[in-house]
Amino acid sequence: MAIVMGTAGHIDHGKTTLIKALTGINCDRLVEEKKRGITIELGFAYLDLDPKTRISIIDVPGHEKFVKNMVAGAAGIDFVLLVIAADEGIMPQTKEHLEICSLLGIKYGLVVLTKIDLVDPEWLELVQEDVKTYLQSTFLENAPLIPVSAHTGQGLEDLKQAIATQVKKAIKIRDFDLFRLPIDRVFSIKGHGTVVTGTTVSGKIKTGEEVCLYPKKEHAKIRSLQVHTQDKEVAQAGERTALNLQGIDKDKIERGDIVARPNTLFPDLTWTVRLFYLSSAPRPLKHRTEVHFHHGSKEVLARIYFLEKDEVKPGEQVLAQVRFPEPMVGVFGDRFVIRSFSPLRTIGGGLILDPMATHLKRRSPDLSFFEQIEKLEPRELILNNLHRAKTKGLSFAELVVKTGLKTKVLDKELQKLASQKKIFLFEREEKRYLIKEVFLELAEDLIKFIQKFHQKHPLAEGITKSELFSSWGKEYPDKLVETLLNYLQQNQKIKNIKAVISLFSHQVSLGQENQKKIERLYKLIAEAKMTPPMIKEIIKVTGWNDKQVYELLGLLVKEQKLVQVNENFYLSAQSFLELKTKLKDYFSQNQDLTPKDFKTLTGLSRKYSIPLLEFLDKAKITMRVGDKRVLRTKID
Ligand SMILES: Nc1nc2c(ncn2[C@@H]2O[C@H](COP(=O)(O)OP(=O)(O)OP(=O)(O)O)[C@@H](O)[C@H]2O)c(=O)[nH]1
Ligand SMILES: [Mg+2]
Repeated sequence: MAIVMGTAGHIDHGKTTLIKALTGINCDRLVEEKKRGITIELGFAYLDLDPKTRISIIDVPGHEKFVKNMVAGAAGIDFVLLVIAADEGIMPQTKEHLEICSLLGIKYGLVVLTKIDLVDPEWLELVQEDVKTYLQSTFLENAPLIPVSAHTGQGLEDLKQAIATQVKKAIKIRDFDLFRLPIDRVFSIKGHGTVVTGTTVSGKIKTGEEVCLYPKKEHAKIRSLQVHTQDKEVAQAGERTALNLQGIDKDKIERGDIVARPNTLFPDLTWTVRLFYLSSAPRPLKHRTEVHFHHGSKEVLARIYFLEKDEVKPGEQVLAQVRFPEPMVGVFGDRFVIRSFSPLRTIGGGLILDPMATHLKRRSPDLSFFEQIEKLEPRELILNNLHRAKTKGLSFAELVVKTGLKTKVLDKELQKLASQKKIFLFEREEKRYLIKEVFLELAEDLIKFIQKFHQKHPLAEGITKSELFSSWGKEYPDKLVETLLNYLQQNQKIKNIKAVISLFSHQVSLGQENQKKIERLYKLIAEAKMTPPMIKEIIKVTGWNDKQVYELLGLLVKEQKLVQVNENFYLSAQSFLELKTKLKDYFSQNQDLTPKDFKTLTGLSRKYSIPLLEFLDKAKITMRVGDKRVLRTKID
């Protein structure tokens, strides 16, 4: 069983001394801490309640200057030990730490009144009353209140009992299984290399596994790992974990980075969040305010954009977007804390609703989704996310961070939805899904595209697959286009014959009228042999418009009944063949051909002979050398 308990409370109220009295471990390790008698950095200890239950303890500093370290420590805890010195009672950081714990979503805790050896019983009673009043309507409202003295040992046994009870309550909540370890310390050990430590907040990891450090996405391998300074094979949620990393330099890592498996987290510059603005905040919070933003063990500057109003009053909540100067990695449901610049104090916090957000406008229809997102069942949550993802769809890993669902639940829901045809799997490797509505819209659009193609090319069997991918399909992933084609084929909407795609019912047909026209056109050209009418004359004779004439000529060229000499001049394939035969005879006896020779050979005027000679060059039958032509390829 793994569980993390954290201290909280005002400076000098006896947190570190209490942990030492409980565990024998002095959490103040730094020289400066020992010299000044205060805690600066996070301290770590553990307590064995019984042979099976070791609880991790994070001791935090109370000094107002180090609240940011406190937040980093509190981000990983399951329950809190709020320490209040009996002689001083509630002080500013008692309040601030309590607010932070509540913003971080911590639900369990104990209140410890320390230093009772310094006060008389009447005073103790007064302080107790005071504390109880203050805790009303906080998450510690009904928490046990335990008087102790770390110096005399009075009350310590009661405290251990109370902790044991608390552990049983708090233990159930970890079931999200995405492995994540926010780093709170980095150092290197001679002969071992880089070591990172933190609290594994969810999931588990084994030695030998490959991991990734986010948001920079640096890869490394776990050489060995320790849980509470003991070598282990596996580290899991709720355990203080040290990873010895292979293949990465210490300088590339900093507090706040997150260790997870490759391709499981998605760094982003914008999150959509629900923000709670503390009632103790001194003044309203304005749209676009810059704040210190704390998530996990990370602290970064960020700007808050409200999605519903321009100003939030103390005690109010609001939908907002947070924009970061550097990519951040979050998961749906993660908590965060914000602190103002001056005075430097905690003013609010909240939870992530979308860790991979697009910029939202105030009137965006997505807002109504975010209004109710926290109440949605897994199925609705998945569908809604897929709906917003539109034609991009979402992969399984993206869905994990966008829904905060554990993999088993997500997998089951996805399979159910896919079998009900509410969603479509279009990429197997990443398990990428698209919602039905979007999928069907795309399918319809594709059908329309093929329809248009048929109209434009009535003589063609269909569009080649490669042409389709590079035209309609170029905006979508190939696998999606492939899935759509398969779907349409299975549903007998299209057919695919030798990689030529056509509508299922499509048959090449010109229609009677066009057929007649095309026959007349062909006759007109073919019967004139080597001196066919030019386009202008055709238009004049037939009375058809030029577009139509060109279309019909194009069809005849495609059918290889005509040859296009230039944009005005079409020759029947038969006449062209005869010309080639003449040339073949000619070149069997002559080396070269002048325009005059050509005129003699064919009896054609310049109007026909010049374009024909140019065409012969273009078709690479002849080649121009000075004023003459020589044979370029053998005529057959
Ligand atoms: N008399 C008495 N003194 C105590 C008790 N617990 C702590 N102290 C003293 O109070 C002082 C502060 O104790 P710490 O444990 O360092 O306080 P802290 O809350 O960890 O302080 P920060 O980490 O700096 O916020 C020390 O001098 C302790 O010896 C107690 O139960 N009785
Ligand atoms: Mg301390």
